Amino acid sequence: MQIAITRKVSPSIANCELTHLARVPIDLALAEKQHAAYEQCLATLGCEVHSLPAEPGLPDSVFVEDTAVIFDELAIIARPGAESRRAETASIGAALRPYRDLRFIEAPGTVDGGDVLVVGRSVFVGLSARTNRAAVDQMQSWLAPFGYTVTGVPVSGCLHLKSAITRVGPQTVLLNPDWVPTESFNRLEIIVVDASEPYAANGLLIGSTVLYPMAYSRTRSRLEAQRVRLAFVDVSELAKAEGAVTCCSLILFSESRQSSSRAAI
Ligand code: CIR
Repeated sequence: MQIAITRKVSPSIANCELTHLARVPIDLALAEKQHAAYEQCLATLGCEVHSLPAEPGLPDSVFVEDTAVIFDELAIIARPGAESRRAETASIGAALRPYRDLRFIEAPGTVDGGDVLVVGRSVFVGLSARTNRAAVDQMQSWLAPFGYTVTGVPVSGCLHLKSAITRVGPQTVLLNPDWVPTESFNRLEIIVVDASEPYAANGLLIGSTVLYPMAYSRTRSRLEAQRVRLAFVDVSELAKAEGAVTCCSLILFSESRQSSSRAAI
């Protein structure tokens, strides 16, 4: 059983962190409607959706991806790079505790889950404004005994590693070469975003389908040409808060304490 942990949009999302975008008004009702459709899409793709209540005092708390990184063997509770987001992790730790042993990133380490891309036993960690080497070292110490390799990758021009690269197949990634070095991923099959759509590299692979924003028609054509199966969502309001599709859920397999041989998600 694949579980998706989500959290409703905070009524204070207008006060979200912004790094690369100018602040523009966010239509809360529309954001909530789009988020509900996102949750429905996850359910249609076979996920059991555990939807946590909104956190009115935590503007960015809908972006649950940043609070944890989940492996078959354990879950790592993040220490988000933005101070304003640190309180988001407590309730996520409580939600994950029934499913996984937990590890906690400690100071001086900081990591946002959006900076962590897992492909099988390879863990790529974006060295961004939010994530540092100390966190990479802590992750390596916990994951190496299970056979994972943890590698820091420079990220520039965007918020997170997964703004620039996400999985769209078992060994295939969608990538913006302006924001991450392509050569760091040369063991993988690479599909490059259309140059006119820099934000198009973020898709969420669920089973064999990629949940994908409807905004990026040119990159969509590239994916379809490579026979990537897509399910479309409109996340225009959350995009104004620098969110995309991976960031609104944490995905895990509930039976994996028993079956640790499954490829990491
Ligand atoms: C932030 O700056 O932290 C939020 N406004 C956006 C976080 C998006 N998270 C993600 O892409 N993983």
